[in-house]
Amino acid sequence: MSKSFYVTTPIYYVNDVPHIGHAYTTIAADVIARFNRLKGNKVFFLTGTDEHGQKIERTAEANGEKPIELANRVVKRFQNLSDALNITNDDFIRTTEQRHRISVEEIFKRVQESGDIYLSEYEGWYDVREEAFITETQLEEIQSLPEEKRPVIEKVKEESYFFKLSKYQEPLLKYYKEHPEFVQPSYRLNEVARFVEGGLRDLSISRTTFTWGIPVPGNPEHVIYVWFDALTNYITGVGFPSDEGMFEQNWPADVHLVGKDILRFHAVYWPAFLMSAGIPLPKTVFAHGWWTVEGEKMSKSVGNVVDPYQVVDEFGADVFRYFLLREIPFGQDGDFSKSAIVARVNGELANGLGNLVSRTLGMIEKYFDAKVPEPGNLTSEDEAVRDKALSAVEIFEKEMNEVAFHKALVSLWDFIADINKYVDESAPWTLAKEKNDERLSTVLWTIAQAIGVVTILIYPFMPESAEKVWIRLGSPDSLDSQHLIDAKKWGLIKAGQTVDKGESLFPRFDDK
Ligand code: ME8
Repeated sequence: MSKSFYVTTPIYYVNDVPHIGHAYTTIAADVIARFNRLKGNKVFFLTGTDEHGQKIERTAEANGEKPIELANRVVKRFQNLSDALNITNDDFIRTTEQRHRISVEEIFKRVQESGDIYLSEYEGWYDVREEAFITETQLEEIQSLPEEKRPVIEKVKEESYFFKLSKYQEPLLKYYKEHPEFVQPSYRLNEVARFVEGGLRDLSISRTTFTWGIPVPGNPEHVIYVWFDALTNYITGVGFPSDEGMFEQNWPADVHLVGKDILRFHAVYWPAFLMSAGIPLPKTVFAHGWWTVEGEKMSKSVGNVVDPYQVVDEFGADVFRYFLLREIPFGQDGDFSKSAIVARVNGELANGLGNLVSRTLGMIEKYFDAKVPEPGNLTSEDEAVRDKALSAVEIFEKEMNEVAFHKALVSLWDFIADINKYVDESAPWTLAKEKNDERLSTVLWTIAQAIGVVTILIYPFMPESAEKVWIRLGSPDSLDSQHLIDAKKWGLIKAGQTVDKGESLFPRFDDK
């Protein structure tokens, strides 16, 4: 059997409830997963939670609960978010599960067997919020920041197991050169390579001053460093080490989707651990940009953290999904605001798409008793719509293959504008008045085909709305069973199908 397409999100810390940043990565991964299913690929999509480490232990302590109680409480918010956002993940991994402990112990042992782990002492600084050891250069950078912007760091001195990261400096650089697609967007690869060229020091991979983690095999005084633990989730989730069949079917991952904040862990540490353990490397780590809210960094102290559940309540999951991926080129930073959502809903969803669907289905109801008419001979104008549809599918596919969601949507909306223009120029209402039935049938049939194509293409982004339109077009098969290749078949919407105009798909916000 051919290998599945395997996509992952970061596993989120359970010290806090989800916000729109978490929703963003998960939605983007879902769009990638759905698009790949649309292409006919078998897909495995993993998300989950990162539940160990000093940060979780401290948050639990401050709340007067046990770390596992905190995790059990907060994990539900992440799991329920998948439902609220229509996420089609195949599994949800928690690092406190037994299967994960076995997997982390196994990879730790393999790295140890490669001679890459030694016991020594770590003396230096630690950033608990980032769960990261601070290098000399980073320390200098931190010290040069104005006081209010400096992260809280703590001095640590303890016995620690070290991973020989320095040994992997050259192999990593060689790997980046041979596999430039490993880190995307490409400008991020340059940043990573520059960091590695700057010199890699061995990495402390165990702690002794707290206990909330997976004990080092053979030395339970130490718990394994939370990033070593967390990164391993990507292989645990596909059956490592016990289910070889599942592992072969899915690993290596096709894309680890991450925010730019954690690229270094994924593009430097993770491949080094895997090289050491003799496990193949993921194909791509894609780092996306950062959302601010109304121009400001999201933070609890500012009190501007946006709750994704609230956005879904107010706008619906589809609008939220569309907005996040249309608003900014994937990879770059962007700003979240309700006024920006409203502008996109009114301009692109209500006016562009919603209006096209409702006026077309309304005319089929009115002039043809709600049955898609039989077409007559196609004129060059009708053929031009067909040709544009085919090229719209091709451009969409190309942009999506490059994870350029924003460009894929822009080009799709250009096609929607072309269809709207064709409707206006063909003026079916005039053809109806003139009783030109043959021309009227052909025009409405053509528009119905074009809407069918659009429906298949918006499906990864707006699954609920796409499903609704598909049903309103009277299609007998479910949208789930359609493939991208079907979108290239002109004539997908059959004459005689019964349409239903229904309620407005995307109500304008000033109308609500
Ligand atoms: O880092 N804009 O978990 P985390 C865009 N447990 N994306 C954002 C964002 C924002 N403002 N804020 C968060 C961890 N994200 C580790 C990961 S993986 C083996 C372990 C997203 O809960 C983005 O994907 O801090 C970022 O990388 C992730 O949430 C960090 O989530």
